[in-house]
Amino acid sequence: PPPFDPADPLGLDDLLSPEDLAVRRTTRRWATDRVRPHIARWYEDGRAPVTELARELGELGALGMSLEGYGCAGASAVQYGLTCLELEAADSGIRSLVSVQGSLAMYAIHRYGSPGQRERWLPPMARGETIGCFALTEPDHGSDPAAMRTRAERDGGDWVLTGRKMWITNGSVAGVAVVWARTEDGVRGFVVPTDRPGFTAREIRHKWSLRASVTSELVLDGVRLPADAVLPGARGLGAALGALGHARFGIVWGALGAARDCFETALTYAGEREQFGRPIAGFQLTQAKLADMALELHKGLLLAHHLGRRLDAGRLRPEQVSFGKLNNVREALEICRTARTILGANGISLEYPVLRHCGNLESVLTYEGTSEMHQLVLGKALTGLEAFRG
Ligand code: TGC
Ligand code: FAD
Repeated sequence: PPPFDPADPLGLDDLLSPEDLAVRRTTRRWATDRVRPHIARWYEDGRAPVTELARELGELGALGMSLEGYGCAGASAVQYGLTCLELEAADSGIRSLVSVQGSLAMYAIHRYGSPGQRERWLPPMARGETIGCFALTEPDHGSDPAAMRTRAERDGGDWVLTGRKMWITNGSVAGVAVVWARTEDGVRGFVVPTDRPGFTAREIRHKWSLRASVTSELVLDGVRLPADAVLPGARGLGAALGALGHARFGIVWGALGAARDCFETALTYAGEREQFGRPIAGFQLTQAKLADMALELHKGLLLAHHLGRRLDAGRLRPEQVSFGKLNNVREALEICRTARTILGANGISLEYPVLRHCGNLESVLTYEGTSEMHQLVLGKALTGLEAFRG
């Protein structure tokens, strides 16, 4: 057998095609050149050049990359997953930008939109010239979006949208918002150009997580839209949850990028740092930590590959996505926290990526369905009993 490779102890690269490896290489190179040298400063400042990065990600083919047509790359689910992983190894905020643009806003327009909506919005979104956001969560309704209060009412041929949305990634840099609102026919999705009168977006400051990502509150104060602003194929909350399934799949991979970066940082550090006259990597307690981190990282990758193959084969169920998101984000956070201990005091410094990744993963654990929601989705699938509503 080939020699043991600490970067790939299970030989999982054997599962990748030459095209998969090329996608991974290209994304890793971009993230290394364009994100890593600046990310600590962006994080500390709480500002990243999101519009500029979006255009570069468009050139890279990373926006809506597994969608077909309209300038999208038509890549496989595994290639999309590898891209999320490489971006999140640099910072979860960059992967968030790509998730929301491609898997939420573009995916919703691609899957539920009219031909006119697709032609109008998808090409500039694939190029990163127009940024999209996806507005489901409200100040009083997060895990239970079915209780949303934002409403869309008919006025002659028009729609009029009123309500508030909270914690919306890309909100104040978006040119278009996919907004979910209650109508007399149930929840519907609307394509809202953000320059419409009555639409305002306010950036949420003072976050201690995802500081290199824009997060906003949206206010819709009687936003008037033409009849064709509604997504014709999106009827009921299931449409929003369908798009979420795709974005959650990206997180199954992405979270492992943050974990890999922390593992590699800890492994290198442990080899160089000496205490009691020897490298701390030589202590059994450090080795136990590194071994457990490697186990969970590569088991998580195996799971991500498996789910990717199922998605490519059209056989991935929402419960399986919950399985992956719950496990991989939880374990990634644990890996990053353990890496933090290996770095000692240096673990809390922005000179190293570790606590930045830990902070980011706290959001990743909560958004796209909290870990508790995914436990309850699995609980319902296993028992046949729904426990969301007591
Ligand atoms: P429930 O009655 O179970 O379902 C309503 C309808 O939806 C269908 N459905 C799904 N369809 C596709 N994929 C899924 N994962 C689906 N889950 C449910 C379901 O079949 C049903 O269809 P129909 O035709 O029978 O009506 O709905 P519920 O109200 O009981 O809620 C279930 C629950 C709690 C799991 C759901 O509400 C949920 O997932 N809550 C979490 C909310 C959430 O994830 N919000 C995310 C906001 S977006 C975001 O966080 C982006 S961050 C991005 C970034 O920066 O990277
Ligand atoms: P709550 O729903 O109030 O939950 C609070 C706690 O109660 C959680 O631990 C939860 O698991 C638990 N809980 C709730 N109900 C139950 C129950 N039935 N049983 C057991 N426990 C329960 N949303 C968007 O729509 N678009 C975005 O782009 C977006 N981006 C985000 C970016 C960031 C940085 C963050 C932090 C959030 C973002 N969100 C976005 C919002 C995110 O999806 C919500 O925060 C998430 O769905 C949880 O909602 P909540 O914060 O209101 O928590």
